[in-house]
Formats: sequence, C-alpha cells, structure tokens
Amino acid sequence: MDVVTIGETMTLFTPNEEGPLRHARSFSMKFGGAESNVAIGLSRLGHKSRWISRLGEDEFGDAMLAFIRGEGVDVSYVTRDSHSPTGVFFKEFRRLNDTRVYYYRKNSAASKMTADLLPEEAIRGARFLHITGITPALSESCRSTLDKAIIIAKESGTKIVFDPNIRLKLWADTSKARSFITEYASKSDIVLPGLSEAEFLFGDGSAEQLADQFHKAGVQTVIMKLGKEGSLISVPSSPKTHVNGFYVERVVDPIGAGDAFAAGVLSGLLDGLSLEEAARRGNAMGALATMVNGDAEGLPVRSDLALFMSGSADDVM
Ligand code: KDG
Repeated sequence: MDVVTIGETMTLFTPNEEGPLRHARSFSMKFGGAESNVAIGLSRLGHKSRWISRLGEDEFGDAMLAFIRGEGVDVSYVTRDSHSPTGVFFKEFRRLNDTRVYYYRKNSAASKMTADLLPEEAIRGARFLHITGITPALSESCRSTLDKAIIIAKESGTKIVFDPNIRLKLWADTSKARSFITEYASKSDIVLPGLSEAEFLFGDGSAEQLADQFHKAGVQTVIMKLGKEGSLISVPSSPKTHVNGFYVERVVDPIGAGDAFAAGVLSGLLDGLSLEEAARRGNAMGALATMVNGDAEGLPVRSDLALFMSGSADDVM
C-alpha cells in the first residue's frame, strides 16, 4: 500500500446556483472529506491508496462507499454503524470568493470510530500514513484511533504526513485546537499547513519564520501552502525554497484544493521526486482542483496533470 488515510467523509449537497443558501432550490449530491479526497487524488494518479472510516448503515453510506471504491481506493477497512448516520454537509457559494460550508455531522458514524476497530495490518507496511487535524476534532475515540494509527506507523517505518486542516467549527475552544494540532504536527514527519493555519498556531510572522516554529515543535519537513503564490519548503539547516503556483483564471470551488495539494506532494514523493518537484506537483493539483465544482471532481488523471503542468499553465511569479 502506498498511502493509508483515516477520516470522515460526508455526503455533500452542493447548490446548483450561486447566492445565499436560503434561496437555493436544487442541489447536487456529491461526497467530500479531506482524507478520501487525498485517497482519490492518489488513486487517479495510479497510486495504491486506502481510506479508513466508519459510515452509517444507510443509503448515503452505501452510495459513498460505492463512489470511493469505484475510484479505485481500497475501502476494505471501512466499518458500518447501524446506530449513527453518515454525516452530511452543504456548500454555499455565497458570492464571488466567499464559499462557506455547513456541517450536520455531530454524532455521525465516523465520530464513533474507535481504536479497537483499527487493525494493525491496515497500516503496517504502508509507505505513508496521511492524517488531518479534522479527525481529532470529531471525538475522543477518534483521537485514540489516530493515536493508535500513529504508533503503528512509527513502529513499521511508515512516514506520517499531517495536514492541520483546522476547522474551528469543530473545536469546543481554540486553545484546545491549538494544542492538539501542534501535538499531532510534532508527531509527524511532514506537515502541510496553510499560511493562515500556521498563523493561528504560532501568531504573526513571515512564512519562513512560521515554518521554523514547526521545526522547533519537532517537525522535520514543512511544506507550507501559500495559495496562488505556491508553496514554501522548509527543512532545518537548508535554505528555504519557494515553489511558484500555477495560474488559475477563475476559482470555481476552492474547497478541497489543500487535499489535492497533499495528494500531489505524496504522489511526487512516491515517484521519487525531489521535495521541490513534489511541491510543484502539489501546486498544480491544488490549482486544478479549484477549477471544478466539487471536492474531488477536479482531481486529474496523470495525462491531464502532465498537460496542465507542461504547457497550458503559466507560473504566477
Ligand atoms: O478539505 C475539504 C474538506 O474540508 C471537506 O471535504 C469537508 O472533510 C471535510 C471537513 O471535515 O471539513
């Protein structure tokens, strides 16, 4: 297995028109979840990915499982819960450059994941474990599940890649969010924060200074997402490298771009690329994801990615 990831995916209702959600009359049903987005992105590029989660024993759970399995992702460790539903969320394209999400996920099946439902063999031997800061925000039992996954990964030489994905709507208080996210970052080999997430954790500072704060917390490799400016690679005692972003004429849906970035970086590392080339692939994936409505719908297959990276894209800077 190349990459194993654990987390909640929800049924997504996305309005068919722009504007405040209260006026929306028709919706498309899709699926979205940071970790399954990454697993799908990797699978489309030809890598072997596994997504671990817990779904309701309901129609949405059936549909989601069929969709993610159909994308070639291994779902053999997904469990079902007959007492708790599959979570749901709505997107709102409120106005240009203002996209919002509304969750209906409290007590969802995924929030009932427990460490005893996670067998060691689900992670052992994988090259990477991808985790995000969403899962520990869901419940204490999700935190224990993640802690077990981290222990298995560390014992089996599986590298841990952590995307903070800070969702303040899910945390009871911000100081708890800050301390848990910093703790998970410090247990990881590679951290993929957004600039605003780094500011949330460590206060104001340049991207370079904030990357150093992650190193002080014990992180070896930081690849910071800088939006249309691309990304910044930081490894202790090496010069920091800025990797340009790709030009996007119109952002249709920015949600899921960070997951696409993570899939691109992981894909690059799996292919043996340098950190710089992997970050460039991440930048391209992130750009492509924003141009299509849906979390995972814009994730490219290899030929589309190569086309975008070769000619049709101009470097921003
Ligand atoms: O990164 C995209 C995710 O934010 C979206 O799919 C919903 O997983 C989600 C979450 O928990 O916010």
